[in-house]
Amino acid sequence: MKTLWQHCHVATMAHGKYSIIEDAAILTADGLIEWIGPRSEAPAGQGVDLGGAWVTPGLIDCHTHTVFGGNRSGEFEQRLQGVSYAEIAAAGGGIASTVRATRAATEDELFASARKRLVSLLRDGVTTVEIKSGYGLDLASERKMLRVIRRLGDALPLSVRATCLAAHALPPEYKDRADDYIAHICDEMLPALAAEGLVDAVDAFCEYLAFSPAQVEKVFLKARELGVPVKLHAEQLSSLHGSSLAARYQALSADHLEFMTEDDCKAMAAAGTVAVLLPGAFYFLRETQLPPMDALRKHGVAIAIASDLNPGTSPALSVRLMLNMACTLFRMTPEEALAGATVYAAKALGLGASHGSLEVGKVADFVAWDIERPADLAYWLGGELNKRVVRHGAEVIVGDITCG
Ligand code: DI6
Ligand code: FE
Repeated sequence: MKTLWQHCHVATMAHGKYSIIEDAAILTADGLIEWIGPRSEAPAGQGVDLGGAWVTPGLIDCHTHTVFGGNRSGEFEQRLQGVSYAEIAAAGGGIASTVRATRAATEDELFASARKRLVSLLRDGVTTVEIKSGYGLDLASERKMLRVIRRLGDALPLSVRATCLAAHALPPEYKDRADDYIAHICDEMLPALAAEGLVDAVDAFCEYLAFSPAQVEKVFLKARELGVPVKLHAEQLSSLHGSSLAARYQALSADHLEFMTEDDCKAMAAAGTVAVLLPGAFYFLRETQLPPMDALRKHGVAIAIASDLNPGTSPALSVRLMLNMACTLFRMTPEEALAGATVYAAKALGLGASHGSLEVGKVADFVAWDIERPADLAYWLGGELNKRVVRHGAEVIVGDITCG
């Protein structure tokens, strides 16, 4: 069926700009955009009146850890009393505590809690989301997480990409044996999980309190052998040049990046690796080192914005709130921020050819917002905006999808 969505203005986000079409129409057919342009030139189709809404691509949250057991609001209270994230981690809390809770949870329990969080994102206008494993840290538990991630994609009207983050932290059974754990990831975990079709990308945490660049490189080599693209948590707390390493492996993205150097920016620009900035984690950890915005812009690195939704450093349930933080904290423009959660987020997931902007031939995932202008998406602090969500050319009745 062909549908002509009309009586709207569109910010197509083509080429990373608003690229506005006023008084526009979008013709969708078989889940794709068949035509888009001024309404006066539109071809025929069954019409839907969008009531003067502003249409944008569906939001894409390209970096989340949505699946986890337990929560860490107790640690949040501790941190507010002066205990640092690193101290909590050293005392067996932090990621390790979420690993314990995630290992103890059943697949159904993980599914149910993650589903609630995903519904929040969906209500916020998200149509594509990436979710990482990385709280299992053994083959059975990583598999459990990745299966939950696949199930979430089947159960909800969202496109879900699964990233294996087995190299997130050192599991307790490998204490003081990080190289052995990396070997286990490369020899056992990645081959098995990739063969089961559970892995769309491979990620690692390159940091002094996690894995060294040399260890990450082993994981990248194995991913390359398996034909799976890579991403990297890099330069979040210190400068190890993980982002340059990611660029050398043509990573889809390097993420966090507060401590990256100008040379890292050049390497990423040359490789086409997207810089995924995570203002929620910056805010929640009360960091002060800003990502090098001027150098990123100067060298033309594509910048994406994501929630980093996770229990320790960014319990963020709204991508729009992240757009606001990208503007207030990182001094991005609302236009750059929206490009970061659409067209460049798609690129960070390897979906640049099919998702992220409203252009002929791309997937018809879009949101019709009851707003005055596109900047409103970065302006309002959270809350729920009136909207209509269209996925694969069909309207998703968001209100009917409950958290329960
Ligand atoms: N960086 C982060 O901010 C999260 N993971 C990572 O590599 C933190 C995850 C957590 O604390 O549970
Ligand atoms: Fe993360």
